[in-house]
Amino acid sequence: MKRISEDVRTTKEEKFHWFPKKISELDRCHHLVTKFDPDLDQDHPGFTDPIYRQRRKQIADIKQLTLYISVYVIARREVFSTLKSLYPTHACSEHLEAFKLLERHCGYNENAIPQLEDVSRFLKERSGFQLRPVAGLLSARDFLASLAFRVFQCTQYIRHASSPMHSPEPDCVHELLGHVPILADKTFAQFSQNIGLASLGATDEEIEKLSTLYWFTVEFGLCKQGGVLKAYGAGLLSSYGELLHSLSGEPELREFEPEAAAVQPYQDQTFQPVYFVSESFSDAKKKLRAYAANIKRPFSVKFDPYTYSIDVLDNP
Ligand code: HBI
Ligand code: FE
Repeated sequence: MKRISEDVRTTKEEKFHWFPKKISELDRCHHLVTKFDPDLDQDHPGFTDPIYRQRRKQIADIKQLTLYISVYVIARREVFSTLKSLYPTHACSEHLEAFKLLERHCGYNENAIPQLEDVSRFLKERSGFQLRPVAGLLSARDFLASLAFRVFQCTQYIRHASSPMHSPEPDCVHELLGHVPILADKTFAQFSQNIGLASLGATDEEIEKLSTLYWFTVEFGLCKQGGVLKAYGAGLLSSYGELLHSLSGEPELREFEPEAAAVQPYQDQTFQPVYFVSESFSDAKKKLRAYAANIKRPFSVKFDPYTYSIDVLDNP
């Protein structure tokens, strides 16, 4: 008898990483990665600009998207109109449709930066996703955990005006033009949440794989629509150069398979040499579900949409 109970206890006490079970516990998912911090990274376009760095600190403190002084708006105007001109031919239909609504209802235009609250309210109505302000690049574990609650941790600062077409880290141009429109799609929202749910309590190794999977789908994914290749990844839809490159016929294209995408080496400094193409979001969702079912955890998780909490069930 004793041996059996000890066995049970060993199973129950099996170590896994802490993860949030209630949406309020996302307050603990705040670990920033300093890789592209303008205070620390000498190659950051804002490194030699003390006013930019000061402004970034203020934005981190107030936790709101505010009106930017003119120089930032100019940077945004250039990137906004350039990217927008490519969308009709390069963006997937879900992105295009939501983008029109964002222009109509959320103040998306080349002269302003919309308020986080307004955009978050829009998303919540469309797909149940909401935005939460964050001061920079989060650890993959914290970032993915928030997706499990349909929360997208959204940066508020904008790239340095000296480099309007490129930012080494996510900024509000990337979030608002790249991520937000596609997060308004219900199937894509479910796909994103499922990556998040798969990450809860996962090993560091699994987090690395899910993070790479996220990279080749949510950030750099392509899909086929009416026989034509289109982009749905936010990293593509917020980068003029890479958006053109990805659909130029030059890079290698592979059919999306989660097992392969999860271990494919990727580039965060230059364009990707390879992209994964999904048949549709439903197809990608189906494949991800099969992939996630194979991740070994001593428990399973279920999101309760009424209480915004995670039910943890011990696996038999
Ligand atoms: N943090 N703020 C923020 N925004 C992201 O898009 C982001 C992140 N941390 C990690 C991350 N994305 C991905 O590269 C994956 O590691 C999940
Ligand atoms: Fe991103």
